[in-house]
Amino acid sequence: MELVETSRIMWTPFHESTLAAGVTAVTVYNHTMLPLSYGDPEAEYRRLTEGVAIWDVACQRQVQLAGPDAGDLAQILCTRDLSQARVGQGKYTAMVDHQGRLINDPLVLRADDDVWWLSLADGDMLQWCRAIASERQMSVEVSDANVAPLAVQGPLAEDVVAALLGDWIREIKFFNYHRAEVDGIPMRVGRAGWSKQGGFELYLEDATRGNDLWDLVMAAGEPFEIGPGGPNAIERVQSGLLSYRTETTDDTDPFEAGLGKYVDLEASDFIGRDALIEKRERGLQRSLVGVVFDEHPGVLKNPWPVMATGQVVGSVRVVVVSPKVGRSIGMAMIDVPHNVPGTDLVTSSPNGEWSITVAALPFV
Ligand code: THG
Repeated sequence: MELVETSRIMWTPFHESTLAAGVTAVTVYNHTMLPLSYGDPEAEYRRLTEGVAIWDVACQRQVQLAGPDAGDLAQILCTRDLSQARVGQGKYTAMVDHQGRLINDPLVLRADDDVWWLSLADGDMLQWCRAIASERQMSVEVSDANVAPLAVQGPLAEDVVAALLGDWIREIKFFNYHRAEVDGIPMRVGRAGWSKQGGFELYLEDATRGNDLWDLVMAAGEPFEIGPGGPNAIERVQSGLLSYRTETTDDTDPFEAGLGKYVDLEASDFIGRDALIEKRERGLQRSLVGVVFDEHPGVLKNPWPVMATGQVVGSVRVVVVSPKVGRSIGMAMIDVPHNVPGTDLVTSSPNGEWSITVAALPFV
């Protein structure tokens, strides 16, 4: 089977570099290619957890809000209190609709006084942001900023980015982004990334220079044995990082998804706040939890139903073989009261039935 390439699927500014590096597996995220693997999953996991990896995550598109009302629009779109955000400061936030349903979980960045970037998870948020801005007659332009994140992840990432941009980057705080330039390539450099191994993101601001930036990072990383990789399912499940639309459906709320600490109900008003206050009062009906398998169940493509005494009480959303836990582990959305760590349940895949035990997230 072949994924037919058309203009509906965008290549990234790093596309030629990822092809030259031998990319073997991609998915599509925000209508954009997301390279996942270069054919050696063990080496890619080891690089991320013990060395340093370079990831083309330009699929994390930046929706830009620019103009006098940009800050107000960002605030009504996001569940976090953004009133104290300084220029260069990012925050992980939920976005919910009027009914309190989770519709994205971006990193929101105040890029300039009146410019905000929503670094989006997979979805279609440009139209949502434009619709809200127009309906509220706000003075703000909503566009795709055409900014392309390149991630450098792993315990040696700081050394690589310091070799590329200078030792000053060692002082950068988590989720803070600064302007930088190398060889005339404009970017923001921030300490962030979709792993818990530490690292940086280079937000490329000139899409014509993607392959140049890739080559410069590879050259800076050569002494540290940098190699290509992508968002790593094993690492992120061990770390309990949410993958929106993998673990969530179109009626998941942020509390169920484990994002309650990124919902500031007492902050200024945002879309869905009243609905979330009601949900909080009603209490959790289900939640995202870890699950540990007794045996290796094989590859999960679509969710597997979870049963307790013959009744469906949820679904397993992702499964990986975990080197740290020494078992197959996963994440599952499970109804109350079966979501308590230690609860034994059964899940059924196309290959059979599997015993699982509920575990707290993160695993590691
Ligand atoms: N970087 C950028 N954009 C992104 C992602 C990213 N957009 C899509 C996706 N990832 C958004 N989702 C997440 C999920 C988790 C985190 C970041 C983005 C994350 N979480 C930390 C944690 O859960 O421990 C810290 C969150 C906190 O406590 O503030 O980093 O990766 N540019």
